[in-house]
Amino acid sequence: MGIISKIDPEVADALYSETKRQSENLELIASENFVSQPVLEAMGSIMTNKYAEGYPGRRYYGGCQFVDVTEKIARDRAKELFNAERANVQPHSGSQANMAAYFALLKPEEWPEQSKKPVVMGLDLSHGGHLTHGHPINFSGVFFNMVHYTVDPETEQFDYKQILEQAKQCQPQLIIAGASAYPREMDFMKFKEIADEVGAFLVVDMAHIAGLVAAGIHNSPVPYADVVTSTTHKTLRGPRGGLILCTKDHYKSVNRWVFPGVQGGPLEHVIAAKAVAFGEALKPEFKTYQENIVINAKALAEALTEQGFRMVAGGTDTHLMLVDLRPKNITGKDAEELLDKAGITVNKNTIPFDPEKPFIASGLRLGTPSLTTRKMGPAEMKTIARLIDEVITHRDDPQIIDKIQQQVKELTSAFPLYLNLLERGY
Ligand code: DSN
Repeated sequence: MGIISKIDPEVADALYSETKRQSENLELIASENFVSQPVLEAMGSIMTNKYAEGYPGRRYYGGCQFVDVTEKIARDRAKELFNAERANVQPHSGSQANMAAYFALLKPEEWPEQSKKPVVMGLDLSHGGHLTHGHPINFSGVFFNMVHYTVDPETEQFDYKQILEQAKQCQPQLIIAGASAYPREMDFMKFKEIADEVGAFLVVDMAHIAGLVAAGIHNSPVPYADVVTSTTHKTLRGPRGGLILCTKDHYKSVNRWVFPGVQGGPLEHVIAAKAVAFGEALKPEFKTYQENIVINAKALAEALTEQGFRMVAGGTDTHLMLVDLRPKNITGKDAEELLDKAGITVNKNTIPFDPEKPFIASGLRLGTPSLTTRKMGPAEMKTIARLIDEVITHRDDPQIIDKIQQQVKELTSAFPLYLNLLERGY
């Protein structure tokens, strides 16, 4: 038993139940993953106690010699992993990384001299973008004059010529590329050509695909973008947190905007865990892991198509797929709730040109990073597609849903997760 269970059973119970939930359920949320024990250990370490405002070698607090070591390792490994000129590993999250990136390039200190807000182009949230890519209720939509591009209605993929035409019309100062629900490979060279043509900065938010980029399976934005932002969880399989890569020209401004611009004290325990995760990602087996994520995603998309579901954009090149549920006559919200009852964890998602509101949605976003970490393969993906279809087909029969939940438990127990934590019982 861990110490916490003796001191605080209420919290310990929730920790145990969450470990059991992660272990017994099928985790298909595309932005989630299971970190390794060393990453978990670094995150739960005493580095959480340390204040270290500033950067290695230039801190506002004494006693930073050891957090300097881990932060430098994290920075160096991030640069090596992505072949980047410079790295800042302090952003607490992807949203804060994006905020610092926008400010570093668009320089809010100069805005009072301008008559208008800067124009920024980003992918519409309902077409796979992100809140920080200009949604009106997010800081990005408040501070900038946002213009959204969408996917093509026929192909449900980017039409780069159309995006260029739009950019020529609205003359953005910055274009943000990247997505949280786009299943096909993005062409960062084309985004760079568009940005150059209109004289805009290019920021790429590669949060979802960072692991694929690190492994060389997805083309890298690093040679093209002024600034690349990312999270360190998701496909990259590190701790929950953010990361910025940039050219040396923008490094000073990026650093200034992360701290003191947007954040105070960095989370040095999380930075130590980022260092460990980047070390894992530099190993050859990480490439195999990323290849398997894509193999599994393709297998799951194919098996779901065989079961009568429609894949947005016709399938996937990445770790995720967007499933149009309309052929099954069920909304994303209802499907998410039903699947949860059977132990299959997914999130509802709008599909491009969705007739439903985002809280209802016509689709599901499914991803394979977590199940691939558990070492499941294409055979399991086929089984999972069948189970998903059975849950939806038998939506009104709780007994069948219970039986499917039993099958889910049998499947997950064959691919154990965090056994030592469960045995310890918190
Ligand atoms: N909320 C994340 C996702 O699920 O994709 C993006 O930040």
